[in-house]
Amino acid sequence: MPLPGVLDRSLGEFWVTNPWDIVDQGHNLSAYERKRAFLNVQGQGFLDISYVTGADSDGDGRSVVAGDFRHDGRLDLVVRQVGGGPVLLYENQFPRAHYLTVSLRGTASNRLGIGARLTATVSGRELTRELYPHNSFRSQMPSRVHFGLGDAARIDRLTIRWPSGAVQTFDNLAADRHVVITEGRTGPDAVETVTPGQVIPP
Ligand SMILES: [Ca+2]
Repeated sequence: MPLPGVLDRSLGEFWVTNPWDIVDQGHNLSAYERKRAFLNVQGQGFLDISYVTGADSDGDGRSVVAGDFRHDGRLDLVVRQVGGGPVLLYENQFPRAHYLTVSLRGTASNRLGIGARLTATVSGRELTRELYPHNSFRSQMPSRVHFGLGDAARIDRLTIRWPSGAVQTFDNLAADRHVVITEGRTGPDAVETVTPGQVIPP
């Protein structure tokens, strides 16, 4: 492949014939900009926690995925980089709090319930999440919905609006677990608890 004319190194231009050589040759597509992580401090805006969390890497990050990789109720982050840079795993070590993780099994809707909207009523507040796992550049989140519940050990009501238009509600759900809910199923077995580490068929 021919060289692209005259490079202007004052602008940070460079050329490699193999993109996997970008890092080895000391180049960086984003001019070593540091990543940023922001903590949502309820009612007080966002706090820049990039440095204290170690998230302020200057690698060429391209995609980030949030998932609970240790099944401890705290969402961790995986950052993928361009040019052969290392995959970065940031383990969430914030103090533990209550949570509920939900997987969906559509029947009239698509199998994973993609596009469902879930609303949890917790201590008078409503938390709404949409199951939209492909909402990220060159990456995909786990097909699960995560609710961080703080001090609340129960969800007073969980409402699921399926892509088919069906609506289901569940009252008084215990927190700190991963459950699977099947569209249209009612009764005591409607909410199936998943054992940590258990493989859930897609
Ligand atoms: Ca975790």
